[in-house]
Amino acid sequence: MNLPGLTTTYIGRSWLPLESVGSTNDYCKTNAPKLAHGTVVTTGNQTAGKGRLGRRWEDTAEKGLAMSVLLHDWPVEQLGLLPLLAGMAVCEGLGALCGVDCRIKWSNDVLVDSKKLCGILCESRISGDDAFAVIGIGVNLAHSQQDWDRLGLVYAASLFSVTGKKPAAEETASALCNALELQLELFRKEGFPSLRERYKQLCVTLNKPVRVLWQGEERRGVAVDVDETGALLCDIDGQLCAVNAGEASVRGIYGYV
Ligand code: BT5
Repeated sequence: MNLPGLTTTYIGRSWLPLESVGSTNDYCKTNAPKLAHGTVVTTGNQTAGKGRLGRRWEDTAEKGLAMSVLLHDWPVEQLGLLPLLAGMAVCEGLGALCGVDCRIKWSNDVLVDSKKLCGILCESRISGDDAFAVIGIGVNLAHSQQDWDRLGLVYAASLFSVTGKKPAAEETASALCNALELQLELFRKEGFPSLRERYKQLCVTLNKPVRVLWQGEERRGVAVDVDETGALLCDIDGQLCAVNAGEASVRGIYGYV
């Protein structure tokens, strides 16, 4: 089966649409050795969607798109950049699909008007021949305010609530594959420095007061830059600190005051 409107050479050329699955990321990881490079697994019924740090990604049957992209060749030393590249690709892809103006909360939440439209979870396994990366993307397509009330998600948005349009899951997956392949190929040719400025333009975290975990401690500071490795540079009490992983709560977003 083919995704409609696909312009890629490898991402999504092998497409597995599943009726229902616990987690598209877990499916990809379990079956990785059997799946081709660039395979895309999608479902509209993800029953145990995962976020980062053990959190849940909530899905409502047929109202969201859960998709995972398998990469067999992603360099280990560049795993940290994958969520940032994926976030940019989602902004470009959804913009091309329905004109929505997305932003990124470092490192990989995709927002519209400070509400979360999409979450990204990148995972990898590096052991011997079994080396791969999986980019998991959850996009809210058709949820209404009642859905968010029922799920208890105050700071969530869907493409429908933002644009009034309900793009089909296949079209959305295709737009994301096209944008992702362009992004990854640009990165391979030019590296992160040339993409970094674009990331910084999209990143709502910069120049804002933030709360971060740094060296195991919660600290408050101001996010001032994103470096060449994708780390968030924060001014904490006059010292420049690189936050590599975890979270940055941004004042003014998701109710952080
Ligand atoms: C993420 O985690 O945002 C990553 C989500 C990745 C989901 C995709 S779907 C395909 C693939 N397969 C998987 O199993 N996962 C990936 P994190 O930054 O930890 O954010 C999780 C938090 O976002 C939750 O604790 C909620 O507050 C919020 N949240 C959960 N579901 C949401 C939704 N549908 N829309 C907006 N926010 C949501």
